[in-house]
Formats: sequence, C-alpha cells, structure tokens
Amino acid sequence: MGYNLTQKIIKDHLVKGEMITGTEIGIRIDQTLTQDSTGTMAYLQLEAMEIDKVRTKKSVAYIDHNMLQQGYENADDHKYIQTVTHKHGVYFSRPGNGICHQVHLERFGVPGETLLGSDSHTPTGGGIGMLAIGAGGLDVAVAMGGGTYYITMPKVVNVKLTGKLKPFVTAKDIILEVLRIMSVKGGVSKVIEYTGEGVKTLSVPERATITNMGAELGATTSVFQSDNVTYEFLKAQDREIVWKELLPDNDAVYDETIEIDLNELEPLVAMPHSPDNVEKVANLKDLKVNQVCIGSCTNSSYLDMMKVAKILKGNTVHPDVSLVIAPGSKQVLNMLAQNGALADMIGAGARILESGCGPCIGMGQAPATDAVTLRTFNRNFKGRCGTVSAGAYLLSPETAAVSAIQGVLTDPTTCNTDIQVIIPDKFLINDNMIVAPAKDGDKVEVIKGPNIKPFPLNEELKDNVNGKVLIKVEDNITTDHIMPSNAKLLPFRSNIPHLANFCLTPCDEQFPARAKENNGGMIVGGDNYGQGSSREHAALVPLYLGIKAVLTKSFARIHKANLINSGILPLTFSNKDDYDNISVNDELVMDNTIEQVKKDKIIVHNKTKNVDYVMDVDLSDKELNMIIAGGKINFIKNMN
Ligand code: MIC
Ligand code: SF4
Repeated sequence: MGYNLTQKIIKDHLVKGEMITGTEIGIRIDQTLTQDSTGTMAYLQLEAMEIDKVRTKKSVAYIDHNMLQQGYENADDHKYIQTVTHKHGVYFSRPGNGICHQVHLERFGVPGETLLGSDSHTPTGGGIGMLAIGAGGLDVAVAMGGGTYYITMPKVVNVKLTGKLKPFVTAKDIILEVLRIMSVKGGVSKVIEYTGEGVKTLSVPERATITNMGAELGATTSVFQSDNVTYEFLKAQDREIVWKELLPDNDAVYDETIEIDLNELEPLVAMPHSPDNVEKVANLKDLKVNQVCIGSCTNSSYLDMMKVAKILKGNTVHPDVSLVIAPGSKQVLNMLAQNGALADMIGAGARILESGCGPCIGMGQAPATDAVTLRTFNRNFKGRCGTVSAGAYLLSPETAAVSAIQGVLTDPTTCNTDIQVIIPDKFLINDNMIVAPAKDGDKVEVIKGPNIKPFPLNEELKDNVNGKVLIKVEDNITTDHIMPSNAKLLPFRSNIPHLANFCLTPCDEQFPARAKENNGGMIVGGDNYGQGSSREHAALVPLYLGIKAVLTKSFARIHKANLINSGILPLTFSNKDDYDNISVNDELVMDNTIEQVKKDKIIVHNKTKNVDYVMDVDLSDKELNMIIAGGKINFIKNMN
C-alpha cells in the first residue's frame, strides 16, 4: 500500500507514535514562524522556558498584523520581538516586509519540511509542498526549543481536481467550492490533499490560496505536491536549491475523495458571516457595494495583484466604492512599482495600503454602518472588519476588482479584458528587510516596554471543581468572539488583564464582569467551539478570568490545544442533547475530578437542576498530565 503526501512527510518527521489514524503522534518541526500579535506571547514563553537558542532549521518572526502605531504599545511589541529574536537565533522580518505567509512562501518555505506557525493560516506553506500547521504560541515556542509537536494522526482527504479553470475563475473559487462542500467544521482532524491533472495547471501562489483558506475548513492542514511548477517558482525566487520532488505514490490510499471539475466551476462568493456560506456570484449580481479590499495572506501575490492592475487599468473606481489594496509583500509591491502596475492601480483611484494584514484583522478600514464590503480575505465573521452591522463577502481578486469599477457585485466572466499573467522568470529579490539573528546572542539586551505584562499561569487541577455556568453560546463560536481583535485591542496582545475586559463580549457584554463577580466558573458552547484564529489569548484570557472548564458539543483543534496548554478542562457532552438542558447561572459540580478525568469520562452534576451530565474527556495521556499539572508550562517545569 502506497503513501499519500501527508503520510510521506509525517513518516519522515515521526518521533513518537505510529501512523494510525486517530492516535497521537509526535513530529519533528523543521521551521517555525510567528507574527507580532501572537509572537509577543510566544517569545515570553520561550524566555520562561529558558531556551537560549532556537534549535529548528529556521525560525522567523514577522511583523505584519499590528501595524498602526496609534500609541506606544505596538512599537513596544515590535521592539521586544526584534530584540528577543535577535538574542535567541530567530530571523526577524521587519514591518513593511510583508505578510508572514506570503513572505515565508517566497523566501523560506521548503518542500517536504514541516512548519509550525503561531497563526492559523500557516498551512499556506502547503502550496509549496510543506506540512505547515497552525498552533498556539506556546506550542510554537516549544518547537523552537527543539520540542516535539503532538497532533492526532489525521485522516487524509483527496480533493481530486480535473480539467482547467476558465478565464476569471480562480483558485479562490476552488477553495470556496471545497468550503461549500465540506463546511467550516468538515476538515476537523483531517489533512486536505489536492491531486489530479488539474493540480498541474495551478501555480504555487494559486495553490497557496487554496491551502491558506483550508484553515477555514478546520483542517489540520492542506498540501499540494512539489513538482515542476514548484521548481519553477523556487527558481524564480533564486531558491531552486531547496526543491525536491514530492508526489503521492500511485497506489496511495485516502480516507475520503472529493472530485471537482475545474471546467465546471463558476465565480463564487462566501456571504456574511461565515466562509462556508457560499453562493454563485451570478446569483447575487447587482448587490450594491460600498467597500472593496484586496489583499491578505489568501490573495496578495504578484499574480493576484497583476491581474487586479490589468482590470483597473484605464478605469475609475465607482464613486460609491472605496477600494483599498494591500500587496502581500515588499517583493510584490516593489515589482508592481517597477513595472508600472502600481501606477495603474493608483490611476484608477485605488488606495494603496502597506504590505500587512490591515483590514483583514480590523486594523483600519472599518466599513460604514450596514455597508457591503467585498474582500479577497479568508474570514468574514460578524464584526471582524470592525463594523458589526457590515456584511463582508469573500471572493477572488478578479471579482473584487471588476465589482469595484461597477459599484455592484459583478460576475467577472462578463469582462473581456486580457488578464493573463505568468509567473516571472525572476522575482525581485532583496532580503534587506530580514534581519539575521545575532552571532553573539548573549550580548543582546531584550527591551520590554511597559505594555509587556507577564502571562497568567494556572494552578494544579483541584479534586473538586465547582462553578456557575457564566455563559452559554451556540455552534461555530470563533476565537474572534472569545477574544475579539481590532485596532483598539490588538495593541494589547501582551497585556492579558486589559484584554480580559473584552472576553466573549460580542456574545454577551456582561461576561467579563460576571466572571469576575463569581471568581470564575464554566463556559458552555455548541459544536466547533473556538474555530478560526490560533490566538492563545482566547484561552489565556479565560484562564485569567478563572474559567475552570469549557463544556461543548465539540471543539476546534487549535483552540482545544490552547485550552489544554492553559490547564482549562475541555469537556464534550456524551449526549449532545444535554446541551439543551443547561442554563446560564446553573451551579455545576465535579467531584473526584482527578480520578474521573483519568477514566476518559467525568460526571458533571448540575446542582441547580439536580441532573448529571456525562462528559467525554478526550485527552491523550500527555494532555491529561498537562491538565493535572495546570497547563503546559507547569508540566514542563515539573519534568525538569
Ligand atoms: C487571524 O487571521 O485571525 C489572525 C489574526 O491572523 C490570527 C492570529 C491572531 O489572532 O493573532 C490567526 O489566524 O491565527
Ligand atoms: Fe493576517 Fe488576515 Fe492572514 Fe490573519 S488571515 S494572517 S490577519 S492577512
């Protein structure tokens, strides 16, 4: 029996366990990446673990999220990350150099290697044939120290692509189609592997658009083969030396197969407020548009930007539309500036933003009240754009650009501009915004401004865990709900006490006050609780507020790991109907907790309603020990 790509890479990196689906395995991590909004925490944790020098093949710290210096806070974070990385052997990508995933693909990604990143869109690296996984900052810090990364051996889904995309139908439409088919929880515990003849027709940036937004499926990661197309991309980046061929075996076996005929695909759009709420653009045409944003780690490559420039050239952005464009990296922006495409964008009235995440994470460009905003991004959760009443639609750069001119959502296949762009033979290579780590790290002083506060640590698990239900939320609650991020909050990513005042406020304004009044308690959630961002703040802030357990129908992968790392019990209802029978303010009691959790099940007694719930404790032995120790840092300390 042959291996698929996922199995091949895992096999090469397997340190613990066996490749048996559903069991825990440990893999060696070759590369790590962090970005600034999760990075401060990751490096504080690296320091707390007393790791002198990173032990990976390459670790890179990017500054791309927190780019509005409204006050000293962001600048403090940047200074801290720059100095701490310089000291500990990490490459530092300066603000302005671009979005982590775009730059990593261009300048660092290596086919067949593993990449762990403190950002949920790390799977972008799957476009170049990496096994690239998003995780909480603490897991990335451990990997930087040479520690093994543990995951559940995933199922592997074969998405077989046949045929070829029609003009103006794009890679974004492929991933939107996969989201339509699988939904935002369809990828949990799975790796999505793309195969079939259609793969050869897709360039590396197109493949990366698809693997990037695989995060929205809840998948562990997504991966493409490394072939001739990969070679050509790496050669144009002057990095063909790192290329190696990586193909699935002819008799590779998959757990599921989905077939998509690229010839049949049409331009698609994800409607508010979920990336899987997919509809054909043609069915929504003439929707009046107020704002169009082009960029983000999903769609900001040179290829995307050139197509947009060709569409905009000689046209004018509709008077009722604000069009903003953020090219993904300095390389892309510089090339557009040199070849005149930037002038075509500016000439049409586009507002050019710096190369960073910007509006994707609500760092500026919040749309007007009730606005319709078209975005080439990957998430359209309610309020993420900065305006709760606005509706965000996710689509391709081509659809976005054509619609920006028309002022209404427009099917781009009706356009007859020639937008053919091929990957250049040589990209513009200038790594002058990447700072290599210090040769003599000991001499580097780490600078921590007043915005950098210590992170909270949990206590050992108690034998009796009691508390009130402080909130009950529905299915698919995102980490954007649990720990909102926007221009006002992002500067406080290293200040947990401040962030705690905003925890779960999009669901219930009173939650932080109630949690404080009651000295903590429990959270009750539905299915896929904690989907979305990798931010461990969505666990650290509940920890700070005294949350002891989260009871749900099911969890999203990264958030569950972050809860365990923080020593908060993640429990799932054995009988999902029990969810209906639990209310806010109910008093819950767990007796003999330690004894019970070891048995994979725990009885939670609802004192108010006088009923018992059987909760599943789905933890590996290692995770169980972390929970008992009061989180990963305590667990590591106890081992030493
Ligand atoms: C996101 O897209 O939600 C973010 C902001 O990039 C997050 C990371 C963070 O919250 O800092 C992610 O995707 O992990
Ligand atoms: Fe940045 Fe948006 Fe990508 Fe997150 S999804 S890394 S905020 S561009």
